[in-house]
Amino acid sequence: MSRRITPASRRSLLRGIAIAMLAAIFLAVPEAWATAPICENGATASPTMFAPRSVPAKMILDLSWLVWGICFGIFLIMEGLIILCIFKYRRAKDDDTEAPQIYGSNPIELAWTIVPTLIVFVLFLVSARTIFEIEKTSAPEGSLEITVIGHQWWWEFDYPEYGFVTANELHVPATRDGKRVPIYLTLESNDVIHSFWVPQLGGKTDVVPNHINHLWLEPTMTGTYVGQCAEYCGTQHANMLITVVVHPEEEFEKWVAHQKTEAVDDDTVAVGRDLFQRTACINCHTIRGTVANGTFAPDLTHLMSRSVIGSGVVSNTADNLAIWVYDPQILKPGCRMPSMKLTKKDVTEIVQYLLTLK
Ligand code: HEC
Ligand SMILES: [Cu+2]
Repeated sequence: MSRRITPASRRSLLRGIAIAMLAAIFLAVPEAWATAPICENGATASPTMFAPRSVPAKMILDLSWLVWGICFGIFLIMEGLIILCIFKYRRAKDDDTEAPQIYGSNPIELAWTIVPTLIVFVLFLVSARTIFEIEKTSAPEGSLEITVIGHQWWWEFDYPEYGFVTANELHVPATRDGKRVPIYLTLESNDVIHSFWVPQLGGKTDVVPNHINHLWLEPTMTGTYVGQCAEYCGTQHANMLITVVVHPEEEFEKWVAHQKTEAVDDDTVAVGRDLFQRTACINCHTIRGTVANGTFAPDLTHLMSRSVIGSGVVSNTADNLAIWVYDPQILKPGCRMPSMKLTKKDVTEIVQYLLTLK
């Protein structure tokens, strides 16, 4: 016995599909609305634009909701009309008459020309306003200016106001003299196009060689926020992570005071220090207060004040440093630091020295 598709069964199938589609939409929406889990200090476990902790990031999210809301409204109306037509104007059983064919209705055509034009115009205006507010071509009053330089595959952070350079972890204050402080970043690249993106703090902004872009952040809450290079820039692009630590004012001042000092000079690790200074390390790396003054690679003056190495590829521990100094290609294949072909003993000595660079 074969199962035949009757008009009745087809109708119930269609109805089923329509109900399933609507159910999917209504289930998916609250899911998307739910914000990511939030730690005590305002940071989320993963980079998300849905939990903004900075003035421009909040503006971007507000605009996104507005655009999304308008689009969802249009979707509901259109989908509703389609579903209504499917059910209400179905061909009746045994009815072979052709439906009336109507051409050209001025009111209808005017409506579907003018209404979308107005919607597009509104979207244009609100987007333009937000872009205008977010893009600042000069540093806002009282801002802290930092230069961000993208390298294959790590980030350099220069603090011209304080005269030191650090890498991969951007530290900023939440307030200055008790007032919120705009952070004004100048973005430059040393090689190819990168993109600086910390979703909780601000919009994605390209970092372009021979060109300067600016990015304004204004953190509203202390915490540690994560981000990532957002423009493919070569083999280790995926390991070009960004950490931004927004400190309470006093904590930031302590951090600055510490970063300003020259490297610790500890005679108990003189063997490692001398090895470092006799090896090509110094051509690429700077350690302030020593002969090492290379600018090609991360400044190591306060290496141990950072929690990660290799732009987040591994945490900054003695074991990882030993592997890194022995052969960085093991941890970050393709990275721009070659293995110096040191013996295990020399590696140990150098790592002992690096560990003192608090
Ligand atoms: C040819 C240049 C060059 C030389 C020589 C060199 N490095 Fe590096 N080094 C780099 C680069 C580039 C990075 C960043 C790699 C990355 O994250 O992609 C780096 C990263 C590091 C890091 C991790 C820093 C951080 O904050 O991520 C340490 C530690 C380090 N090098 C130690 C050494 C030591 C010790 C020597 C000598 C034995 C040495 N380097 C020699 C280029 C060099
Ligand atoms: Cu990249």
